Amino acid sequence: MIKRYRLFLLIFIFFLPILSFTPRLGLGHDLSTNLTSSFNPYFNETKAYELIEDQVQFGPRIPGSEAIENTRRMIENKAVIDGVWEIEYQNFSKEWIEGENVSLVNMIISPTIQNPNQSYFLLLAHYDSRKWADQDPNPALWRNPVMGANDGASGVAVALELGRVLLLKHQISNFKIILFDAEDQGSIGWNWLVGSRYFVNSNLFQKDKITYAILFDMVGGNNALFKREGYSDQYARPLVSEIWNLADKMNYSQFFINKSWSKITDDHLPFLEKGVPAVDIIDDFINNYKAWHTTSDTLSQISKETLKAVGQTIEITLLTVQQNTDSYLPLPSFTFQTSISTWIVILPLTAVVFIKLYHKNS
Ligand code: 1BN
Ligand code: ZN
Repeated sequence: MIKRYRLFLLIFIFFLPILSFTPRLGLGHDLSTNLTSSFNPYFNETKAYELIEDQVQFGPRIPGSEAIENTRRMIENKAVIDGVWEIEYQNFSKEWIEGENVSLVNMIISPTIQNPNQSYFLLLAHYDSRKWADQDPNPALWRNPVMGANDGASGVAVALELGRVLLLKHQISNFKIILFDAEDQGSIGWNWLVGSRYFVNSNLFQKDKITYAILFDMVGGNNALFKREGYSDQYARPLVSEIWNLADKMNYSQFFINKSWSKITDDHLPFLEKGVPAVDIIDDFINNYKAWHTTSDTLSQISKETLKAVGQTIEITLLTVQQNTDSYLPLPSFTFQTSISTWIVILPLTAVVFIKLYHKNS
C-alpha cells in the first residue's frame, strides 16, 4: 500500500511542471468568442476628445506652419509628463508648388521599456490638416484651410489614447505610434501620403519587425460609418474580419458596417505595398461625412460616442490578437519555463519523499 502511494507521489511530482503549461497549450485559435467578455476596455472617450481640442486650439496644422510645430511640442510635453514614452523625429523636406521648401516631420512614439529585439504592431494617424478646403460648398472658401478636427486630429487622439491604455492599463509595450506629416495635401500641389511614403522608404521602417498596422483617419465624426475599406479588406482580411466581428459583439455595429467599400488612397497603402498587413479605419467621406475637406471640419463635428466605439473596439481587438500570438509561442520557449509556484510545490514534496525513503532504508 505504502509502496503504491510512493509510486503515485513520484509520478505526480514528475508530471507537475506540465500542469503549469496547460493553460497556454489549451488556447485555441478562435479567441474572439471566448475572450471578448474577459477583457475590460479602458479607452476613455473624454480624454480622446480633449486631445482633439488640444490640437485644434492651434488652428489648421498645415505642413511647415507654426501650428503644426506647436502640435508637435504639445504632444512631446504630454509624453514627457507621462515619463514612459520615447519620441523619435524623422525630419525631411519637400518643395511646395510655389518653390518654397517646407520642413516636414514624422513622429515615432514608442514605450520607453520596449525590447529592441521584439516584433511590434503600429498605430498610425496623420497630424497635418489640409491647406485648402477644396470641397467646401462655398467656392469662395476653397482656398481657406481645413481645421481638421476629424480629418487629422481625431486619428491622432485615438492613437494616443489607445497607446496610453495599452501601456498603462494592459502592460502591452510591443507597439509604436507613428504620426505622419503631409498626408493630406494631395491634388493641391503635392501628392497624398508624403510622410508615410517617406517613412516606409527610410531606414526607420523595420519591415521584418512589424506584425501589422492600424490606421485611424476621420474616426470622430457624428454618426460615423466605418465600412471595410477596399485595400484593407483585400490585403489584410483576417484583421479586418476580427475588428468588424468584435465591433458587432460589442454592440457597435451601427458604426462598423460589415460591408466592403471603396479602395482609399491613405497612409496604410505604403505599408500594404511593402507587405505589412494594414487596416484603415475611416469614415465614409463620400456618402456620410459631409464636412470632408471643407471649412466645417471643426470640433462641432466630433462625437464622443464615435471615439468610444472606435477606441474600445480596437483596444479589445489588439488584446485578442496579442493573446492569439502568445498562443503561437514556439514549443522550446515553454519547455523550460516552469513557474516559481510549481517549484514551491515540487521541492518540499521531493524532500518529503527522500526523507521517507531514507527512513525506510535505515
Ligand atoms: C484621407 C483623409 N484622405 C484624405 N483625407 C485620403 C484620400 C486621398 C481620400 C485621395 C480621397 C482621395
Ligand atoms: Zn483629408
